[in-house]
Amino acid sequence: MLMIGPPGSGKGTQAERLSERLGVVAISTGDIFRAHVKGGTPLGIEAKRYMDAGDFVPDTITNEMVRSRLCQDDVEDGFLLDGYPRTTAQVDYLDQVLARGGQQLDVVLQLTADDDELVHRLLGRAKETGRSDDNEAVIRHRLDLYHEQTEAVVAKYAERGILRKVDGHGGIEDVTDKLMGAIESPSRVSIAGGR
Ligand code: B4P
Repeated sequence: MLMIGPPGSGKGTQAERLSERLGVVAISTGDIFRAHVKGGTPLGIEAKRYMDAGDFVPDTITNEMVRSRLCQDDVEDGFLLDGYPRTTAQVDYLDQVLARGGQQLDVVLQLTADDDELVHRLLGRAKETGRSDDNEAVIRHRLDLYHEQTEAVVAKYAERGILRKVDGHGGIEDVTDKLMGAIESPSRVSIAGGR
């Protein structure tokens, strides 16, 4: 499964909760990058420049990192990728990696929320965690990138008929229940992009 949504829509929050409920491993590219930054690895030093500016880390770096993570044993029974793919080039790369491993995506979950709500949430997180990419100018840039690049990713999965769109407004528990309902529901959303 994949979890796609704009920054602040609850991807990381919900991926952890779904991972517990479903017993599949959640893999967040943002978390992996932050662990590298914290550890001062060469990848972390490179990624930090992009993350602090709210830019995507280049596909070449991100793709290789995901490929190597998907080779580990704990993904054999399934996985939930959170925050990847964010570009259409990443979609193509993931298709190749999965095809090579004889795997395919079952469901792509799209979490939606209004931009004003997203900015409000991320500014709230900034006060708690001091994340270097959670200031208003960078948040707005991350939102622009989502609309410019990641909505095309959403459209690709909608065309394939595996997209399930879930409203990310409301309490955290309520959103988890809505996501579980979307995973279990046989109905699939087919839209031409959109938020
Ligand atoms: P991420 O770590 O994915 O950061 P994010 O988009 O802000 O989402 P996150 O999962 O952390 O936040 P959430 O919405 O759960 O990426 C960070 C950076 O890494 C990117 O900008 C980029 O530079 C790089 N990167 C990652 N993946 C990449 C890729 N594939 N390609 C290139 N670069 C990549 O939660 C936000 C806040 O909202 C939290 O405080 C939470 O508590 C709150 N919240 C959640 N649900 C709520 C609810 N229902 N109500 C109220 N508040 C809620």
